[in-house]
Amino acid sequence: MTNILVTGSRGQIGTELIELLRSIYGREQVFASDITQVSVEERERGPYVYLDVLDSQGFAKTVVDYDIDWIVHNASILSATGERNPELALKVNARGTENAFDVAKRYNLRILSPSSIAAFGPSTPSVDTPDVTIMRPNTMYGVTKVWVELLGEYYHQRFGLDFRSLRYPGIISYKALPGGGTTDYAVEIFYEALKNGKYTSFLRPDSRLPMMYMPDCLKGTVDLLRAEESILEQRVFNLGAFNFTPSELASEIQRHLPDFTIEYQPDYRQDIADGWPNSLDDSQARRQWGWEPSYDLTSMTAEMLEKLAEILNVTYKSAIVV
Ligand code: AKB
Repeated sequence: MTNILVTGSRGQIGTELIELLRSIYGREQVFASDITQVSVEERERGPYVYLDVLDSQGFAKTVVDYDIDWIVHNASILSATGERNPELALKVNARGTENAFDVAKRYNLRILSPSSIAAFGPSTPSVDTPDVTIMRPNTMYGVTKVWVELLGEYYHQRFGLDFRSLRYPGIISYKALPGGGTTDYAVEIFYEALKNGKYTSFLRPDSRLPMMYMPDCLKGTVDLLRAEESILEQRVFNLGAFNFTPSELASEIQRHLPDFTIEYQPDYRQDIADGWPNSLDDSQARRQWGWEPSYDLTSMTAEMLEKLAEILNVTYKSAIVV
C-alpha cells in the first residue's frame, strides 16, 4: 500500500489530482492537505489534514502520523500573486519546498515537486525550449521554481532523494479555478464567454504561451509519479501539449459562440508572459517515460465549453454542426 500526501490540495491541480489518486490508490491512502477549511462533503471524500508547509515540525508529524510514502508538493504562490507579494512567494515557494525536501530525505520518501514554464526567462530561447537551456527568470515565482529544480537535483545526487519534477505550462480546467497566475486568462475567458459573451484579456492578442488541458496534466503527473526510477535519465522534464495566443483562443471560442467578443487591456502580467517560452520541447518526457498529450486547442475548447456550461447552468449550443 502506498500512502500519498498532497500539499496545496485545494488549488487548481490539487483538487483534481486528489480525485484521480484516490481512484487509483484508494480513498484512505491519499491525504489531502492545505491551510483552508473544508466542507463536510469534502471531508467525506477522503482524509484531509491541516498542513502549513512553512511549519517543518507539522510537516514531519503529518508524514509520521499517516505513514506517508510519497509527497506531491503542490503548495505554491503563482506568478501574478508572486509579483504583487514577492516576500510571500519567496517564503511559501522556497522555504515550503525546503521543508518538503527535508522531510522527504529524513523519512526516505519519493517527492514530486512541480516546476513551471516560469523557470525560464527573457534570455531563454523561446521556441521549442528544451529541458536544458538558459534559465534566468525575472519573477519571484520563476526564481523559486529554479530553486525547486536545483535543490531537488542536489538532494538527489547528494542524498539519493527520489525527486521528480515537471515544468507545467498554463493549465486549463473547469472544476477548480486557478489562483493568481499569468495563464489564468485562458480559463477566465471560458467563464466570461458563457456568462457574458465577452472578455477583456490582460495579455496582448499575440502573446503566445504553452498550455495544457487538465486531463493531460493529471495523466502526465501520475505517469511521472509512478514511473520506475531506473528509466529516468533526468529529474526535471518539460511537459508540453499545445500553444496559442489570446486571439487564437478567442477565434476558436467564436467557432462555437459566433457572438463572443474580446478586447485587450494588457497589464503587469504582460511583462511576466513576455519572459516565458512560446512553445516547449518535451521530447525527453516522451522518450523516457512515454508522455503523450491527448488534447489540442480544438478538442480542449469544445469540451471546456460543454462542461463549464453544465456547471454554470447556462444554456449553450455550439454553432459547430457535426
Ligand atoms: C502561472 O501562470 O503562474 C502558472 C504557471 C505557468 O506556472 N499557471
